[in-house]
Amino acid sequence: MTVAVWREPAVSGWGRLPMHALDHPERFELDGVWRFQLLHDPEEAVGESWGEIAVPGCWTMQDVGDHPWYTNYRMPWPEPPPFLPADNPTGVYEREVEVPAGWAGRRIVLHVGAAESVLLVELDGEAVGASKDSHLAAEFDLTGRVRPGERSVLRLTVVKWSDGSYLEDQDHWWQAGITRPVFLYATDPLHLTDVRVSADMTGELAVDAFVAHGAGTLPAGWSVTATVGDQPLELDAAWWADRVEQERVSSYAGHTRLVATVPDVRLWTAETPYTYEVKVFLHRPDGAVADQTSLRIGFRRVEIVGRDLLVNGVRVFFRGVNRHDFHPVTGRVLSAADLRADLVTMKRFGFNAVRTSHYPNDPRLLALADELGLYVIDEANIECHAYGHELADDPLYTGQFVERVSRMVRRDVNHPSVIIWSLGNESDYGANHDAAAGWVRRYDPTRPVQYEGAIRDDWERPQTASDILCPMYPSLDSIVEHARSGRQTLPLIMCEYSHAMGNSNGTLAEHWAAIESTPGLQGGFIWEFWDHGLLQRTDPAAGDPGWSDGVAAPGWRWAYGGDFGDEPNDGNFCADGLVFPDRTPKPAMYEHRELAAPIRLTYSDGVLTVRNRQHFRDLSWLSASYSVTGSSPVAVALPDIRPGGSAALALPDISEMSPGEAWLTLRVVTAHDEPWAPAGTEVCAPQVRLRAETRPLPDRAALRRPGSPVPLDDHGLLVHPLLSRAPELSLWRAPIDNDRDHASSWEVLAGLARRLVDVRRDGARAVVRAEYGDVATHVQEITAYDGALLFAETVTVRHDDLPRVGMVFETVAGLDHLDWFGLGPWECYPDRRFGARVDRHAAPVDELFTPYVRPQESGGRFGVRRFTLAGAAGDLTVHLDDDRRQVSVTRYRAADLAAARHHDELVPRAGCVVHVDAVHRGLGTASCGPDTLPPYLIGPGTYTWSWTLTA
Ligand code: IPT
Repeated sequence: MTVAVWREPAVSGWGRLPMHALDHPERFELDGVWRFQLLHDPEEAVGESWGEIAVPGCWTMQDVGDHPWYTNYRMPWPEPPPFLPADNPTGVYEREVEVPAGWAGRRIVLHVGAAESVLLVELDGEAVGASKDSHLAAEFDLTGRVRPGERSVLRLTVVKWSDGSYLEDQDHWWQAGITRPVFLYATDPLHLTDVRVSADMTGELAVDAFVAHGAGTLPAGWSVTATVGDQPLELDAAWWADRVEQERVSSYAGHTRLVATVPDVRLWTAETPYTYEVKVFLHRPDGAVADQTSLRIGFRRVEIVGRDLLVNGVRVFFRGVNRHDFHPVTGRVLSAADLRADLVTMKRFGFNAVRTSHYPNDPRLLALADELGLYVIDEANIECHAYGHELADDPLYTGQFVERVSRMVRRDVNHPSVIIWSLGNESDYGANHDAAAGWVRRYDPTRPVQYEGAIRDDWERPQTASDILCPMYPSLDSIVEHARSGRQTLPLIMCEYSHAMGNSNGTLAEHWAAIESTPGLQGGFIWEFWDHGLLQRTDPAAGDPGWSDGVAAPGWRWAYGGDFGDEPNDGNFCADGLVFPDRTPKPAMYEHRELAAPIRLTYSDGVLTVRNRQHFRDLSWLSASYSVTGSSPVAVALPDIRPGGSAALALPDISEMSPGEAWLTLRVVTAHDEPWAPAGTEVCAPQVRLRAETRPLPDRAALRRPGSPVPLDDHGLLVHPLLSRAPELSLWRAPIDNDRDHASSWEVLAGLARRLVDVRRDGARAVVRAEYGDVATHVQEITAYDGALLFAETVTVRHDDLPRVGMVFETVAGLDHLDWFGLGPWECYPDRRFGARVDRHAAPVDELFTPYVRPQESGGRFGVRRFTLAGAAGDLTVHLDDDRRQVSVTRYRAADLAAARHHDELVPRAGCVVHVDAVHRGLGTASCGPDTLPPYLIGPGTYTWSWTLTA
């Protein structure tokens, strides 16, 4: 009888070995090309005709007739559980296996790293077992079935849709296939089944070794030894006292505990990721080593005291990011280099924590987090978003809930980086969560458990299933108010905040100012690391797949929901990361880097102070140089400051320097090679203003001698040889993803019809009055000087909540280089500018634009005081009257951007489109979360500002 396990929620697998934390090195790799056929459903008979496929690999990324499908939280079909679609793509993978003759007498285990969503295993036509959970390995004992030196046929059948799919309703692409490595490994029949380590900040170490024998009965006289570094561990006498026979718990299962205290122990933290090697040896009665394993461990303690989560006794801030296993070409098959590059990027941009949203990530990630230093919230593969209410309490699913959580915990328990277990995401809350939490609390009392669904409706009461108050996208006010209410009982660490979709992450600085100054708040995890754009060919004649600086190669694009004909879909909601699909950091990453900086500068009353904002280390890993606006950098010795402390730094003498604004920038780099950055890598560049601008803006030096009358056309618009379009009022921006709720009410601003009211002239001065329906009136006073034009603008707008109030003009071709004084070098906006620096910056116009996956307003720079556009056509300079204006210079009109779905649809204009905004609305994060804060909103009223144009 065949059981259709893919539609049996009460069955999470069969024939599967328990999950463990060991790596067995004696392997026979099975990765490579396998025979493959894709069936319509798991009940279809396997045919005679085979193709080929790469293992590991998503078949959905390998052109076999089934494509990726993106939905956020709705299931791809409307029917509720237990419905499964009749069209249920099922991949049959087959290959011959011939293990070395030398493996005779060994215990042989099949390891399948991950299969999405149900795995069925057969050897030589006989069923061996099955497994669910698309993101954990499954192992099957093949001893006695595979015969060393002889050929067997191994068949792995992977069913795409199952009852498990309802638990894997995460917000990312639905893929299918075998996504992590497959191999066989061999052990002695007498083998270690698991090793668990507990290593406390006191230096106390306990190693629990679990042992079994392939024959089922343990031989008498086996023993276990272990070392930490060079130091041997001893049998734990206290633990041993109540055991009957030495090292023999029963004839069936062995368990030994060894202990040591490491003197002068060096502790593991994300800042100081110090690890020790532990080796465990299992000996036969004659003392020979039957099995052994080696692992890297870290001594540290995680505990909750009051409402603080402490690492080694210190209340740390969690500067975290949510991460999916993602790759733009493979879907989610990752190399060791991919995984390292992800974490290296996080470290370089100041992140100290990662949440493995929303399933156990590739296991190699945790070893990297241990090594590089990142705190991990390890999350189980449970998200029944569409049917949370039903499944969280469904007894048929209890087993799957507990298994998904417990198997993750058993896999990852020895990693010092893992500091919190998460029961999953967005699955309402029910008894199945409490069952899983209960299992974890018994198995691993050393780490807190979190689950957002448990705290969602009640922030005050301690919860069975969550030790952390881990809300998603709360308003800043609400968390500050809670922390100050006197009713906070749990550490508050947001599991998701600051949604990075498109041009986003406004108000990060306000968030961190509040977190750092409010006891009870400890940070959170930005949503999310990746833009999940899949590389898709759009032109059959396109060259090799590729990308650079966030942009897909010509003839290719970053595909999002709907681009594969996937219906229904949730569009570009999957493009919501801090890095582009090729891992190029978006400008928001620089904002985060500066906010997370180990060093902060302040300047007041003539004293420059440096503060060490780290939790555990001094500044000796950093070196620095400073420069004052316009001067060359000078190396400076950083003072010896303990974590949390500060010291004065000698100030340069600026009295001799040229007048005008003077900013001191401390450029801080790694002093030595770090595992995540070579020596000399920029870590941060805090800035303070030493002297304000003394001359009024705009630069009136150019405005002494009156010029000839302003040339205007019949519409009262400026005629200028370097402008292809005269400066006109602009109240609209191409909607960013956060503007979704405004896009329709802003349409009236996009299509403003201008009516000239009148033009009055007075010598070199012209006053042009125009009306824009009942939305706005604009009075533009233009005064011509010798070589310069002064614009005094007065705009009265009658529209709530505007994206911008400013001027837009376009230049002729041949002005391709921008030089500016103001904030930069990267894109910044009024509510995302902490990481930008006031300086003189320069860049080719083509590099100013940010290629967000779905085109939208981008490329802006805040606080521009003046800029020059130059090139073969000449040069043109604009001065602004204030240090809070917003400027963008790109090749695209706002309407061009708004009309395009993908970056490759944009056709760059030959000239430049220049926006000079008196005010520009903040970015906020409203695509999923709070909007920008009130100071960054633009309301109705009268706006006056001035600027000059010199050419
Ligand atoms: C939240 C999800 O946990 C995450 O997976 C992602 O979908 C994110 O939002 C938005 O991109 S859930 C949301 C309903 C708050």
